[in-house]
Amino acid sequence: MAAINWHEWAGALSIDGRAFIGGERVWARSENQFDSDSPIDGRHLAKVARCDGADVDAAVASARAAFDERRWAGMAPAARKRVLIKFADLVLQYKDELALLETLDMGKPIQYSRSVDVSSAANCIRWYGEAVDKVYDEIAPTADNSLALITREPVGVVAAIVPWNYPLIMAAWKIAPALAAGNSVVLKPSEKSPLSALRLAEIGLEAGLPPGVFNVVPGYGHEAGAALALHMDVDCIGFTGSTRVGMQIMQMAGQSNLKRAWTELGGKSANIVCADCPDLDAAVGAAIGSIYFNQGESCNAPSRLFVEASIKDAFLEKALALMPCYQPGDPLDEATVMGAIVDATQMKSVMAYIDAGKQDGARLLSGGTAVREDTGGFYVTPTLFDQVDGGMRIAREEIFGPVLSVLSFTEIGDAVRQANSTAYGLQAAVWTADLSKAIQTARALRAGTVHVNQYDGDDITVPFGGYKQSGNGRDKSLHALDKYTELKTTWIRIG
Ligand code: TXE
Repeated sequence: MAAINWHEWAGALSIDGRAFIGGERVWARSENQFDSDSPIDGRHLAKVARCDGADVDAAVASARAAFDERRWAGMAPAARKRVLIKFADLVLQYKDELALLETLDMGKPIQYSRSVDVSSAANCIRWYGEAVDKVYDEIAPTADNSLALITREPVGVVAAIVPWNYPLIMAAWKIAPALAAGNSVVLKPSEKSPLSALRLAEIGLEAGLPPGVFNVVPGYGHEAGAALALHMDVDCIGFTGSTRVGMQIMQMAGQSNLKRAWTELGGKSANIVCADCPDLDAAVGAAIGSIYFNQGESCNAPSRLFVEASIKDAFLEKALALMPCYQPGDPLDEATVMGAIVDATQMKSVMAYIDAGKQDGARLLSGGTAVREDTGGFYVTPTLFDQVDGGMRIAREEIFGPVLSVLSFTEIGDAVRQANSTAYGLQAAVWTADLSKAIQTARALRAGTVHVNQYDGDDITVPFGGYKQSGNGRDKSLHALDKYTELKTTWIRIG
């Protein structure tokens, strides 16, 4: 197959920025729009519908009608399964186009948009599609004179609000289990990366989702997002984003109709490498690869690295040797492994953290600079700070950029205490050849996921989510279905 000329294709691409409501492309009722510009080089990509409360009302009404008329929930599970599997097939069929939209819109390298983002989104939709006709309900062990059925029912209208770092994957993690459970969905993508979600909705319709079952309202958080979170006819909200906005979502859910609110929020994940680590090269590769993947814009990035003092020099020497592999390049070049930061605001925030690290006395070993400025895009070199103290801002706050903070420890208990001394609790890792130490440490770490001697464990079959201020509920796995279903008890008297 001939290699794709991504630049040429990008130049010729015609992008539709209209919302998707009731199975149709529509502009916002106010006719307001916002610009979608690429962080790769500042090029203008599209005018996008700036949806507000009126559009959210229309999308929710459309979702409600589809639900009440049982256009989707009323279909036989085997039929819904077929639609979702076709949806996944079509996502793969349009893989290159979706990957290009993702890269242009948020700046990640095209090779990962194809191999990770689009592929994972398709896999997620397929997996929940497969599950539709394989989940059984229960009968409770009650007395002989009655039958108590415990059944799952869709909650109704699900709102999904997602961030910009993995636009397609985040959308899939919400919509796939929600649709598999029989709900109607209104998705609000981030204003920083709305394009792939809009195309996804068209693909869903092509796959056979009845109109109104999957709607997309692009717009700002304080307008379209807040309107969804406050809506009296939304039954459930699934949110991924910052802890600050997650708190507002919970409040809005509480002050409106007590809609079920599920949040997947920020992180400051700790990666603990002990001196008896079984494979130092693997530990270094995982520490570096995981923090710089996606330009560091991952909620589960292991941004705090705790290395046992006796091996720290050796560790850092190997880490520095890897830095040249992660230099930012043209995201549309298939060889690039690090792309652009999502926008000017995020880049400014990342650079401010780098300045704070220097001012607080951390030792900058590598990176810390803005590059490729002549492109008109936003690029930061992979940054490595040593001699970081747990009290410094770069050790406490989520940076969401390619910045790694190295701390050291001499006693594992101290590393665990430091690892847990954050408001977050998304992920953590421990590297040791001692099985008991690994299990004791994994048990002591207050995080939704703990890796042992790896950092890349990732599969649609396992739950993903956080402790503490990293959120509640879980995405992925069959557990995600719990978020989008109500349990109904039906008592039947037996004569
Ligand atoms: O997230 P926001 P942003 C973290 C990360 C990043 C920071 C800011 O630290 O630097 O958050 O990113 C919508 N009512 N994460 O500003 O603001 C918004 O439009 C309803 C971690 O993008 O939380 C978008 O669709 N909705 C995270 C979504 O919420 C509102 C991934 C997320 O936006 C709203 C992204 C409101 N009042 C950022 N305000 C992760 N855990 O992966 C905003 N939104």
